[in-house]
Amino acid sequence: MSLGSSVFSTESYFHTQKPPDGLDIKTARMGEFVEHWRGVQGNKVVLVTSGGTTVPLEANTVRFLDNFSAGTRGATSAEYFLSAGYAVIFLHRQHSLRPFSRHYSHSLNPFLDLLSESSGTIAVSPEHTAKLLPILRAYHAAQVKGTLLSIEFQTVNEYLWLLKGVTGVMAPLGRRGMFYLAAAVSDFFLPEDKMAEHKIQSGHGTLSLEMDQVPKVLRPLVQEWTPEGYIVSFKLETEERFLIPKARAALSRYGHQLVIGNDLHRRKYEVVFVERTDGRRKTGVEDIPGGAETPPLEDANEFKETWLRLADLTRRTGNGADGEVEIEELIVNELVNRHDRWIADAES
Ligand code: 9Z3
Repeated sequence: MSLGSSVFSTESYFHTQKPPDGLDIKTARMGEFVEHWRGVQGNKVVLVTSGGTTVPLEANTVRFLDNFSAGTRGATSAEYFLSAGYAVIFLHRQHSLRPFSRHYSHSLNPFLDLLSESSGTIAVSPEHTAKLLPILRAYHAAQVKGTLLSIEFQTVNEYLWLLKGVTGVMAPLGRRGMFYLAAAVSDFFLPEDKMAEHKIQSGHGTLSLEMDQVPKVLRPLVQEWTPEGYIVSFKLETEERFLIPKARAALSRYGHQLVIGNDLHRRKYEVVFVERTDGRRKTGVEDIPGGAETPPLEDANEFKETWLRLADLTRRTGNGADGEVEIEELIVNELVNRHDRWIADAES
């Protein structure tokens, strides 16, 4: 496979790529949710994006490109945001992990293993009850209060349209809205006019694909769609030396408040917060076509880094097993403080 790239601006992307089926309905549901919570004095709303996006190779899709993300970060963080009192829009990849049920994912902890049977009656085995009870209570509380809205996407195109839609409906929240962009979004895609209509036939030797670059929607998101929201993006690398320079580059380029850097292999127990020393937003620098990954020439004193780490003994297995501290709890605690300061700054 050879990867070439051309650059779509966000504007040309939304001009040329069709909105997905159901976009209006999903956006309207998110809009109603936001309107409800906007009317509740002092309430904060967070958008959590979660899981990987697919890139279809055929319009009648048999094959697609995907990535590793299971949605653990997003699903886990959503639980901690709920317990911190936020109303949560959970925009997630279809079939990826979800808040609460993630503790009983079929691969790590199948729920049938929790159950015991006696004379036709099914019960949760006593040894599992202590762990299940707080999860069940938090799940029911979110249902009763209506604080969790889950909306699905699958392709990168669906994700981009939904992100644009939800950002629009969240704009009236002003500073009370937070954006926690943990989804692993593809950098490349096949535009409609280059995509095969039907299943690509084999028998012709190798397959070459030329993919276009997905536009960096963080720029309009920060600068146009939600000028006041508190915006947290994630930067994923597989080589630690790129983490901080790339995170700083993203902050300089887009001008939002915070980038959370994480290394693929250490992401479950170590992340780094990279932010401007004054905690402010700043106007992003002009986009350099194709230069989205170029490190900035900023003064290092403009930025500060804060590492969050779990101690060795509490490194988690990934399913919130008994007594495990989860790094998302530390992340969300830090974010709630920063978001509160962001809101208070406007009021003072
Ligand atoms: C992340 O970096 C997330 O923390 C992970 C979580 C995807 C690593 P899991 O779902 O993994 O818990 O298994 N998300 C953002 C990844 C991303 O696409 N970032 C872009 C980049 O690095 C910038 S928006 O260029």
